[in-house]
Amino acid sequence: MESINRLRGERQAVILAHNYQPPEIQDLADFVGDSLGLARQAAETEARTVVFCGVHFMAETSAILNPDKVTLLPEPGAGCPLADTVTPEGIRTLRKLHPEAVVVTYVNSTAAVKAESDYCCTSGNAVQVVRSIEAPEIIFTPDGNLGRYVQKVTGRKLIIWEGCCPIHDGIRAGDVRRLKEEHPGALVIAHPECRPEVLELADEVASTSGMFRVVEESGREEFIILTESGMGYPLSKRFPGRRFHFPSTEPFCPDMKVITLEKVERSLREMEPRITVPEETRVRALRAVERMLSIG
Ligand code: CIZ
Repeated sequence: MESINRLRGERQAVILAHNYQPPEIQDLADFVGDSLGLARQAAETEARTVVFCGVHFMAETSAILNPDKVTLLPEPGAGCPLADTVTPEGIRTLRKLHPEAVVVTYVNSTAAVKAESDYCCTSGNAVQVVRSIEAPEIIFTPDGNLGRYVQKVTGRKLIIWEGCCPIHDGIRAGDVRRLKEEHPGALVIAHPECRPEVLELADEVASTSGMFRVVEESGREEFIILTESGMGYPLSKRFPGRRFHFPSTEPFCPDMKVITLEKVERSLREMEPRITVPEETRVRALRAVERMLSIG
């Protein structure tokens, strides 16, 4: 830890940790949050180096927003099965089938896929992004469950790419019903990457950042949280007196747990592995992100 702090200073580094990261990584970080929020926070600092403790697409998002900083991902093998479900070729093929369509891509995607898209969105603003679009057709990628949720809330018929996050998609309605029986006073907050029948059982649907807001504003003491179980740590840290229950299957993303203190130390020492995005791709991907940010 001491050597990480020394290197953090020497490299003028900011350390970012996603909400699903292990506790020791969150405790070390300068900022903890969701992927886009973290990339934007880094952009507001004078840091020259960003250490992104998360998965590959998140470090790419940071590189898109921070072209003048070195972006390090301490474990380059940290991937995302959801982001891997869609390719730039896949988007181009769909565009040929629907030439009038606008493409909205969830932030959980590679930089190359964002570059093929008209708008980026997060799980927190996907509904507003879709509502703001007037085009006759909208292609929504890559999360099918999020797409169906947005479709239901907005009433807009979407052309949905059928990818999913295996962790959220693996949360079962039966398990949630049992949890509700065990904790009848708990407020149920679900991530919109969960299946429709799971979202039906929730009181609130929210992104990871949105979950903090819901807990804060609810005034309740007990919650059933339907997302990756790493979220229990930042919630309990921020709201020490409240109780958070997760499905008994303990939804666990192995990619989110491969970053260790040793790997953070090594990446700062060696200034590797670096995540770079080719400039042409970066500029096009940034355009999709900025279009999203321009929506109220
Ligand atoms: O984009 C993120 O950070 C993810 C994976 C989810 C969320 O809701 O924050």
